[in-house]
Amino acid sequence: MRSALRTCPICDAVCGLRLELGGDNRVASVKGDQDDPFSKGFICPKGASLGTLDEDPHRLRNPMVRKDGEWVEVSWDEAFQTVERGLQGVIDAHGRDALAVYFGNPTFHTMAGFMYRMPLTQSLGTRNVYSASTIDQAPKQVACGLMLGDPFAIAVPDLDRTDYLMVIGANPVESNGSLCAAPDFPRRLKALRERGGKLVVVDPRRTRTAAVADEHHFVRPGTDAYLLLGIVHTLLAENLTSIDIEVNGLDELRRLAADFTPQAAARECGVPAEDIARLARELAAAPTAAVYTRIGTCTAEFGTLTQWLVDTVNILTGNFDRPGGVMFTRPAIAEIFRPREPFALGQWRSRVKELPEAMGELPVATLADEIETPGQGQVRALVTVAGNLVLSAPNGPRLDRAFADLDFMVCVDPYLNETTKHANVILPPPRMLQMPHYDFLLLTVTVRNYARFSPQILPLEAGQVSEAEILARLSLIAAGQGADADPAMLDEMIVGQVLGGAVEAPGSPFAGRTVADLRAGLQGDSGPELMLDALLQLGAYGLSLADLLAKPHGIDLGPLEPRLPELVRTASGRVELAPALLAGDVGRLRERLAAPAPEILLIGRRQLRSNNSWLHNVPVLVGGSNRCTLHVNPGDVARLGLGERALVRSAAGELVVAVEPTDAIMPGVVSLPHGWGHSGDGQPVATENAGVNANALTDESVIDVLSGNAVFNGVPVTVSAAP
Ligand SMILES: Nc1nc2c(c(=O)[nH]1)N[C@H]1C(S)=C(S)[C@@H](COP(=O)(O)OP(=O)(O)OC[C@H]3O[C@@H](n4cnc5c(=O)[nH]c(N)nc54)[C@H](O)[C@@H]3O)O[C@H]1N2
Ligand SMILES: Nc1nc2c(c(=O)[nH]1)N[C@H]1C(S)=C(S)[C@@H](COP(=O)(O)OP(=O)(O)OC[C@H]3O[C@@H](n4cnc5c(=O)[nH]c(N)nc54)[C@H](O)[C@@H]3O)O[C@H]1N2
Ligand code: SF4
Ligand SMILES: [Mo]
Repeated sequence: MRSALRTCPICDAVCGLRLELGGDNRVASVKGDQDDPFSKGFICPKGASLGTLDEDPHRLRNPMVRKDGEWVEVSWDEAFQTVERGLQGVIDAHGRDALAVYFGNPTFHTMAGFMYRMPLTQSLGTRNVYSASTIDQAPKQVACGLMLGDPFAIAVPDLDRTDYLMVIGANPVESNGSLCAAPDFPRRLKALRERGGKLVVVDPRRTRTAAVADEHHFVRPGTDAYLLLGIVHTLLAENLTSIDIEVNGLDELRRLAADFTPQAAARECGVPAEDIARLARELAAAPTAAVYTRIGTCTAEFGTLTQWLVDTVNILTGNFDRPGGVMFTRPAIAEIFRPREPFALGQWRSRVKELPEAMGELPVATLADEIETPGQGQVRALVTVAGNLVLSAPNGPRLDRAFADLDFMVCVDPYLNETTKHANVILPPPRMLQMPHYDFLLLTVTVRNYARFSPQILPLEAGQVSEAEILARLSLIAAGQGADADPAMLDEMIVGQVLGGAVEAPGSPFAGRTVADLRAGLQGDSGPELMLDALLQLGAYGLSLADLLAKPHGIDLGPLEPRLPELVRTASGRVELAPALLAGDVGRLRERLAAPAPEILLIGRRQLRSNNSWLHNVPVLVGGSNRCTLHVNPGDVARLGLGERALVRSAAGELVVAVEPTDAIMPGVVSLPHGWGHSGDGQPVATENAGVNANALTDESVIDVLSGNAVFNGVPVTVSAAP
């Protein structure tokens, strides 16, 4: 037996794990790493099954090429040559905008996903760039971009020091948090209450997070912006504000919120007016307070407005960028992703629906339009890296049909699944234990400053190719360098650019040094490790890869400290409280005031033993309480005459699903988890526990207008007894 340490790569909580491996290199057990200063031994059932997940016999080991409808294992050389012919054929016939790329959720975790995303995007040279951002957090980023000038300046709740936490549309007891990396969220919430703090949850479901809260409010799906405007209105009308940062637009904000009295807000959102006013007063009176929101309000029709209002409340109550409020992490790596210029939306538009680009991407919700609609720039080839859009994107079944019609598709993915089955070539990355790990992105939103690197635990076997090499070679092929080009050359180029940027940056502590000199001081066994060492050495703490290797349990870099002034990138140099685009979108919200509410609204939910679409092939993670059922309030079950199964219909599609009556969901709302609806023989355990695809009901034609983000919550449906 030997032990190995490893950060869990599954969800956003970055838990430190300790694995025991037998002589055969099989994982005998996985436990929380007690010596990790951040996660302190915490582990969830997903992390505990990391070994089984990693050793899943259904993971692909070799590249696969589809020949005459049959899957054939081929050599890596043949696979890359097939990719070169496929992509080049489409470029020659239709130009580069006929290429599209999708970066899925796991690319936000992997080192290779971080390092090669820009190179691959740039060498594809297309406007059709898509990622999980626009089915997830794009509204948050657009709101931060408009208010602070930087879409990556995302404030996290100072969870361990706050006196009052308001959680809107997130269920961190099951999801373990997101855009707020905090291993063992449950313990941190318990500690908040033990030190006399208050936890308030706003959710159409009485979630596990609500169960440990002081107060829970049911809210009508999609109406959180009204609730928050009611709070803003109260703070302003009752002079409860204590703004202690430089802001613009307070008068305009006052004008925007003027008619959203608690009474007006209550009519829309269902939270009683006196509660809205009281919550505003409590937030203002608390010594420190933080309002936090996630998927429930991001993937909703007024997503960006809601994200803006959350931070507006944090600002008005004096809780922005101060201990106990919401704060900005100071990561160990140099923040090369931060823009030099103020954020701008819509640098280009999508071809079919003319939706604005945001953060260099177009909305996933319009990918099917771009594939199906003929004309110059029609998408004919698709590259996916770690995505399963048929299950994850709004109106997945439409994408299922659209993918079947592409001229060429290549997927970097360990599984043959509902999406990758359409590929011409599947390029499987090696096992997780065969990859080094550092959370470049998640460690920029931790609730304490912290860094931890996990070296590769198992070596690559003969004939295996690292995910870094796969993405490097794809980038080189897309750039026209051919299937045989040397990936190490690309790595040197990328690292050289990072170092060059540091040497040239005005005021840089590295000005005057040479790239060659800095490069000579780097260590690392792979491109991503070299990149990490470079970013650590250029980073705020002057750490190095060697420092992280010497502290394998992770390094605590202290509590969050105020740092707003160095982050603000707006033209005015101040935080904008009422940016024109957001002010304009309040008009769209106001128009909705008079609209009749649909009778039943569909929302999602996350389950502790699941993670989006890709853990369902692990036997211990499916079955039991982890089932794909429709939660319905018992009153609605009776009123609608539902039996064991219900027929659910939306504008996009319909499905039949098992009914689970529960008073944890409010009347008039039903909930279905996503990532289910499995089929095919690539993941037989998942297919045996198939469930239904919630995204057969979500409607890709309805988006959050400002960010283009998909709407998964507040989907109008009808529900009836299944025949
Ligand atoms: N209805 C509804 N839909 C939703 C949501 C919702 O709340 N409701 N949530 C949305 C959100 S927040 C997200 S993030 C998206 C996620 O949607 P996607 O970005 O599509 O991600 P997953 O569904 O997790 O699929 C991940 C894929 O990556 C593969 N994979 C796993 N590990 C690796 C790896 O190390 N390397 C590579 N190359 N591939 C890997 C898996 O096999 C799988 O095919 O779903 C969204 N869809
Ligand atoms: N166990 C597990 N953990 C995960 C994941 C997973 O799939 N499973 N996925 C990971 C990913 S990719 C992400 S992005 C994060 C997401 O992390 P969370 O945002 O915490 O995810 P959810 O559990 O979906 O919580 C969303 C909550 O919003 C509520 N809700 C729905 N509609 C509305 C609404 O209109 N208003 C309000 N106020 N609430 C609403 C839902 O009932 C639900 O409780 O989780 C990550 N962690
Ligand atoms: S909470 Fe997330 S990071 Fe922690 S063990 Fe579970 S899946 Fe892994
Ligand atoms: Mo996500």
